Amino acid sequence: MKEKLKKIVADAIKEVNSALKEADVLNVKSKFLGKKSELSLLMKDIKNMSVEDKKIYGPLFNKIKTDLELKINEKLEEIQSKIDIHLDETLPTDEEIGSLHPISIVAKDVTDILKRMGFTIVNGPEMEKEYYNFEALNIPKTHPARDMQDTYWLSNNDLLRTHTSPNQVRAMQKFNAPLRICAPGRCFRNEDMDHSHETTFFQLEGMVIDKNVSISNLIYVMEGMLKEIFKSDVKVRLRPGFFPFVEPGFELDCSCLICGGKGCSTCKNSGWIELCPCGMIHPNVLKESNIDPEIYSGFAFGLGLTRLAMMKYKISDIRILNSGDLRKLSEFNIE
Ligand code: FA5
Repeated sequence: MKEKLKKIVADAIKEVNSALKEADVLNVKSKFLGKKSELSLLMKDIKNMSVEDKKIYGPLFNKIKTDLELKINEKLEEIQSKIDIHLDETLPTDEEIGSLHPISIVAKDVTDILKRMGFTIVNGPEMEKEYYNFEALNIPKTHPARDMQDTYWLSNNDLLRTHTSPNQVRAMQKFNAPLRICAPGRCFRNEDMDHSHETTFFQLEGMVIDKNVSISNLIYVMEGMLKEIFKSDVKVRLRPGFFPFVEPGFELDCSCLICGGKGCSTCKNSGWIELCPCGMIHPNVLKESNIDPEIYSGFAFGLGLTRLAMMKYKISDIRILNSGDLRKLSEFNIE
């Protein structure tokens, strides 16, 4: 028996070594390890052996099987690695290589930072219900704040969302409190276009709800996030701002990096760019989503991702970003 086994192993190794293609190796595998292989038939005989022989041949068969399997897998890997490095020299080498869009890059940068701070990324629809875009955010039908966010209405009375803030309501209603989410996404407004206003732009919503959340937490997170985004000292300022879904509300501006704060057409000669309004979540908004404002408090912010891409890559006209003009987009030295 031992001689028979020795011969099987020697034959198998010889055939594995001389195999050139993946299919050859698989054939050797089925020949030597398949159900009808000599080895499998001999293994079936174990049950008829004496107890002493069983003790010897049981482990021996197992060892032969695992050794052969290992050898076969090694050979398969060797052949596959050669396939991977096969070079087709007829392929053209002067093709232009694309790159990520500036907005995709800043969106990933910011979500990576927020993920490290414990935020979960969520998503909501671009075609949104009026309820989530306005009503649940404390902006009833007759509220003048609707004027600032005029949008495109769909025939079924839904709308193209004007901001990423509907994600606040969707997240609260899905996860309740406590929570820590961020939601990047495309927004739409019926807007007169200029250097810093588009009808289609990107924002990133952030929201934290927990017990004892205060304005200090809001400022700490805003500062930490912006420091990491710009990786340099960029001047920011916080001033009062009104949004019906926060109280108090703030406008967070950053000094215009296009003109260095001197004033230009991008910042409308003010030296500042509105980047990230924020505030403490209004009790009505918490109540609407069944969160008790006596127990929980929270803050939210709406970072203008398109404006952020403009500041980071010194793009003076927002319209370039949606133009799809690769000659223009490739001017930005983006890794
Ligand atoms: C809002 O959209 C609020 N939802 C933000 C918010 C969230 C406030 C949470 C408080 C709490 P606002 O309309 O200011 O706010 O827009 C937020 C940011 O989006 C702006 O600072 C700006 O960076 C960007 N943004 C707004 N409109 C445009 C536009 N037409 N083109 C490009 N970016 C825009």
